[in-house]
Amino acid sequence: MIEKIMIKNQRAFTLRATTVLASCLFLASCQPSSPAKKDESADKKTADAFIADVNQRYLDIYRETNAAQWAYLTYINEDTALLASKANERMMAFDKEVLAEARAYKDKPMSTSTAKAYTNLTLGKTLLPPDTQAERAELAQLGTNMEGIYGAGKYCKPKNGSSTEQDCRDLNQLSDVLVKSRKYDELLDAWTGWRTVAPSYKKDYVRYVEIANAGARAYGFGDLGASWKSGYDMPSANFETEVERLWSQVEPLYKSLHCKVRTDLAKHYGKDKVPLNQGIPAHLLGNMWSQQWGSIYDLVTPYPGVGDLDVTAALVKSKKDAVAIAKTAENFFTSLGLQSLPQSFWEKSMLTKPRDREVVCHASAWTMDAKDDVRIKECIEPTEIEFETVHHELGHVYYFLAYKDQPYLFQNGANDGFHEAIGDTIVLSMTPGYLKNIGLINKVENNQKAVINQQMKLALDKIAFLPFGKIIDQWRWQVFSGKIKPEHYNESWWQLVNQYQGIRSAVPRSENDFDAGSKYHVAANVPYTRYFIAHILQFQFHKALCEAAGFKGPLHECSIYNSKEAGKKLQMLLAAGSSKPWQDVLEEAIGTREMDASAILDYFAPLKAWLDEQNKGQACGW
Ligand code: X8Z
Ligand code: ZN
Repeated sequence: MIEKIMIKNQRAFTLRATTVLASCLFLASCQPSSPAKKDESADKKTADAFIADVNQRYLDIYRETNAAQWAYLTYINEDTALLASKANERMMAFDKEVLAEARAYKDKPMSTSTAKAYTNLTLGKTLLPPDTQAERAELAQLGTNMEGIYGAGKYCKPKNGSSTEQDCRDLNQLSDVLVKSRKYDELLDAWTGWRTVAPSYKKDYVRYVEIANAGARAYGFGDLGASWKSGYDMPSANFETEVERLWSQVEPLYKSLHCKVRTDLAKHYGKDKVPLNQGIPAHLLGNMWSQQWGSIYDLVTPYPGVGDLDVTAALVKSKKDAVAIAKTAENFFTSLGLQSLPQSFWEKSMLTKPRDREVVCHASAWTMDAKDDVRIKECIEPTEIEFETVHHELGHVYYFLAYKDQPYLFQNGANDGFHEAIGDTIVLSMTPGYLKNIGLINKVENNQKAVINQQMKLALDKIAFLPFGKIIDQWRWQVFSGKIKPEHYNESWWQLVNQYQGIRSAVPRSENDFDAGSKYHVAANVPYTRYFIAHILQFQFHKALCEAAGFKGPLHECSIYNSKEAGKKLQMLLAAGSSKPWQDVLEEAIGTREMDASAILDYFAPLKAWLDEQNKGQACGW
């Protein structure tokens, strides 16, 4: 399981680290059992040579783990589960071997570059190998099992009038109801239906946390969350403060959006269903986890009929299939001067949901061999959501390709938020002007009302996401630290949802439910704060790339399509991988060392003014 993280679009994400040298990895409590022996070997080899050796040794096992994992997630069955689980177990054993050797070098002289690689090797890991083989095997099996159940999960009900036949729906079908239906009870049925799947692995998750924590403690971390937080080139406590700072910058905008959306939903569903002084019922926001609300744009359109941009309708009308949709996304990247995708990408990616087998549809991007064998796995449909997701995934792929000649330990995002932000940055350039340019729509309306409509549509995804992006790991950090106990998993989850998102469940929930576990990244142990950071960073990137493209004017009108200058800047940022602290990479690319929300706030300034006007006289909040 340890490498599962790097497998999904983030080969990088397992081996992250910070510039703070790996001190916490080697606390007194976890001194290696035979330091003398290790020191001896260290004396024979310099730290530089050790890191060079590790870079080579990872390549083989990395390819093997990916092969097993790819086979499993694109064809879930008991055989592929066994192979994936065994491969993950081997990867953990390998990690343990390398990390044990690494201890001998912690105080040895190193070049700056070796020190960064050492940091990447030892800090910010998504999973750390527990000491015993039995624990590693169990951890690998639990992880494989949970992800498989999630991928194949279905909500079944007796077929109309039948006592024997069942009507079963998977996550995509249930999500489709949340996107399209405007009937309160139908929505609630789909919402609660998906949540019948996760309770079956709650026990597994509890045990997973226990063993994963044992792994983290073997390397001097207090718990697994401490390991996750150590991967940001700053002390963990400072990283937590950074997240709080960014959240406090954007919180007022979120609250303004929340207020208006709640008012409009109350108009549609009635104040009895959507009371104006409480959180919004979670199943009414167009998304299974209420994380992005773009699908309910029709219910909250500021100026109906103005500048309508129905990208889904345009995609359906254009008759683009999955390959054509992916090619449209590739075309954006090549317009910037980036390379075409290798032929093998088209041969080996999974671009549609197979009809004959179970797969994990949750989209991901892969570099199978840390070279040219790059792929994505996505169940593409002609919808705006999937169209944007292909761009998101290709952002990962172009990152992989840009840093493929870096040593293995530098083949990662500058931090994990960078990796998640690249494709999204491109999506910000998919302005009405761009969509017209590529022939997807045929007219662009340019007036203040159209601007507000556009901004509302984007804010429903980008601003609504922010508290969600924050709370998943706030919940997990406390689960890992033991502050949240299994008997309070659900209660504490809903407490966070209510506090930050201003959202509540319309039906009672209990500890028999496992609602945090209904989210892919919890079942699959993928850290989530990366997406919160990415939502801030992508606006900083957009601004800098627009400047590079010579664009003058409001940022929501900027598209970097066809700009080779923007492409050059982007390529430079990507090619650095994780060879330097992210602050250095950011500074070289966009001239600042800080993640900062002023770019996203500036971008949405017109909408914020409009929202505040609309909300006048309303009692906002919950
Ligand atoms: O998981 C993803 C990507 C793959 S890295 C599809 N995203 C998050 C999610 O779906 O919850 C992208 C946005 C947030
Ligand atoms: Zn991603």
